[in-house]
Amino acid sequence: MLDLGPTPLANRVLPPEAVDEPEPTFPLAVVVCERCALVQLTETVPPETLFSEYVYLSGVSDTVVEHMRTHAVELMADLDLGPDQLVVEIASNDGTLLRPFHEAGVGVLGIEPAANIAAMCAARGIPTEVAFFGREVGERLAADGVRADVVLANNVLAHVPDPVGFVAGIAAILADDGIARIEVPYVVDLVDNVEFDTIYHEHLMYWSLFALKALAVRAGLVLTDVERLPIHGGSLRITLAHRSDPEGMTRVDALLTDEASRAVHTPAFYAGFGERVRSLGHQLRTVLRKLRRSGHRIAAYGASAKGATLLNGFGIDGELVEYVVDRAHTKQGLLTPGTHLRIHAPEHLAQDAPDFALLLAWNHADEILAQQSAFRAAGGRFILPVPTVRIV
Ligand code: JHZ
Repeated sequence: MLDLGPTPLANRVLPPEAVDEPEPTFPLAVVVCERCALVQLTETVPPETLFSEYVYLSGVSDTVVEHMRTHAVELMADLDLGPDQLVVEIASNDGTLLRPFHEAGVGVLGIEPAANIAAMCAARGIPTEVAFFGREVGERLAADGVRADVVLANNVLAHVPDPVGFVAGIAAILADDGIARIEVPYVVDLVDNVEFDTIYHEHLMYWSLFALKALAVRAGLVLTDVERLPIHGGSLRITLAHRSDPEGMTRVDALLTDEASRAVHTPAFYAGFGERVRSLGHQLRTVLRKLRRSGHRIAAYGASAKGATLLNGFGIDGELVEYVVDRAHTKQGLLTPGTHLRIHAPEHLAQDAPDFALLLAWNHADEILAQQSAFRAAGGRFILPVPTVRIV
């Protein structure tokens, strides 16, 4: 489907003093299975390398915080959750999603592999176990008596090398009448909107509903509902349970029919994607070079993982873009992987006033454009890179 060549790890931001040290790269190629149409990377970087120490924080984006709060409020109301119920979140990150449950007195348990981030969660009073969740951890927790009324797993399924074991682990801890909600980037949105930059080593698989349904069956759970969400460039929120739910099945069937009509379950749907990515790269480099040639200064906003793919994949480096700004304190003062652009706090943008900012976190465009009103009022413009290059 796409071969981006040897690429550094998207979240491996590095300190300036490490700039001359060798930077590990790994092949970044995406293939489509001719039998089951699962889209996946050819190379699996060990999860321990990627996630034992992590820099991405959910709580940095107001949109993500609100998205998670709304979901929590909805679940608490729909399922009438209280102190006798337990919500388990897998990859609980900084505790942004569990927090509203915890504050309302609902029982919570976070499971997070990055020790540095689990500590932030624990500091908020949210019990958190440092572990990579999978079949074994699920079975161990179940043997210890853990029965979850709700299991939440946002943006983690795409990251696990053994998705069947992962969902089987969920089945092990899920109460008989419990539900699991999994959010995952939707491969149809990725293809439709040329979101090639959401491809990086952390994302081993790119899920369609067709593939998710097969996964649920193999792991012993039933796919009972689905919702399309705009978050992160387009995601699916699926519900899994031990038993089916006729109401939700109507939505599942409707989306499966929609996918079938577009042949999402065949390699044909993915043909031509690589060419569209190459053409976008050409378009973006041409715009940036023209701006530089006419003397304009360009910075970037968002030291996101997808930004690393975009810069490295399109060969956009310090010649074209001077630096990046980002709100995450875990990234500030460090350098972007591969391209080694310095990461500053967002305030730097309005102070330094470059002419343009390449928006590497285009999925948060509304939030960032609103927040950067001072930069924009002073004449600063944003370059949005996908699905087509636009200047606003
Ligand atoms: P953002 C991450 O991808 C990695 P990334 C991960 N593997 C995953 O699956 C997806 O998320 C879902 C910053 N920012 O969300 C914060 C501001 O500075 O596009 C982030 O560093 N100011 C878990 O990294 C970056 O931009 C702001 O106002 O591609 C955005 O990263 C906002 C809103 C964000 O995800």
